[in-house]
Amino acid sequence: MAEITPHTRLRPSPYYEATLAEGVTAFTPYNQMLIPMGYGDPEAEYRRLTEGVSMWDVGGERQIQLHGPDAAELAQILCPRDLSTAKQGQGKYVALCDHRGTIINDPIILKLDDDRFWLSIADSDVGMWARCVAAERGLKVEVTEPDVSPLAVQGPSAEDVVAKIFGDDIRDLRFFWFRDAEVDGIPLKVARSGWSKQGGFELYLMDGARGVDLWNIVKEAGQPWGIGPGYPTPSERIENGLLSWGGDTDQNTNPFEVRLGRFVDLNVPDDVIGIEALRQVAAQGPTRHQLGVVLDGDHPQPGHDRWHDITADGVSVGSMTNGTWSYKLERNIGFGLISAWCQVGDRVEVHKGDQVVGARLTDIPFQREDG
Ligand code: THG
Repeated sequence: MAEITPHTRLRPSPYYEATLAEGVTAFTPYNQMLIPMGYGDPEAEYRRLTEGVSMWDVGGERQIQLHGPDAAELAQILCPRDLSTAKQGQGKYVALCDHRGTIINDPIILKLDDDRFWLSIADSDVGMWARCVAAERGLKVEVTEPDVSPLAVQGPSAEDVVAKIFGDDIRDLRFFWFRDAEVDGIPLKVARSGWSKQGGFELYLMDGARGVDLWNIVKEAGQPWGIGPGYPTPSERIENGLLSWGGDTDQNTNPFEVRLGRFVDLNVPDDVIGIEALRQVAAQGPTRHQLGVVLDGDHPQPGHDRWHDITADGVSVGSMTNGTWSYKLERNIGFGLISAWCQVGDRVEVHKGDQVVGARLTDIPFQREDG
């Protein structure tokens, strides 16, 4: 593949120099930043994540801050999930939708205070959206992008590493909750969250000048557990069913099609953007759904990371949105976004250019037996 040329539009994260020193071999653009996507040994990086502990520069997961007397109102208008019960220090996963009920981002919303929220965003311009909605609805709220950059510590040993840095109290932190912390004069928030199902934490660095310092503190603390650099890992996240907004969604995807219905509350107020459309989809049932795809063949095949057509008995039924070699199943697997009448167990064909690969539909998350 050709190089991606550096440009002043592509901002480095505060951890950029540290990731170069670790020997990063690949980046992907995300919110006009660069997120590392490899350090040269994908299998070792997968094993570190699933059996030990891995640290990731996810500074591209930007925070959009809503601050002011109407911040809570704006947060609820943007999010078709009931936020009225959210507590200070709690995060919630949200399918942000437009007026058609189409997902336009899937952030974690963090409630810092009654008048201050962060939307920890996926790869689309939620700042622009939030500023527009706030102005159109005449709300008293300031929408900014503060100097905050998450560093993820993920894997079964992540808790031991984070407890060594911040003290054993951090072990009491509940899933998706966060608290203020400090190490070596570096201000941050520590959350129990992260884009893997291996357990772990995210350190929301609040001083961009201290990124390399924080990286080195975590690296040093993690030595006894064999910590090493990693990244949001396609194999692990697809095996376990985590959605990549924009990768697994298109211009018409609603939450019910991609297993996010459980994060939608249909009884939120009528002025929540998209809720009317979502009530209709919920009543009628979605026309597409997301199922697992297990491809025939037991050797890694490249080129799954794009939308491939899926047919059933020659009839077009949808697409495989992302695929990868699964170390757990020892098969090539992917997500299918396909007609609702396709069911688990069905045989289908995946079209990769001129190549046609047979496949079977499964539940998500994938089970080892599915291989
Ligand atoms: N961490 C932070 N910001 C982020 C991400 C993150 N912004 C972009 C992207 N990731 C947002 N998307 C997701 C998708 C899934 C989850 C978190 C963020 C996730 N989901 C669990 C699940 O679906 O099983 C749990 C959800 C729940 O039960 O509430 O963790 O990773 N800071």
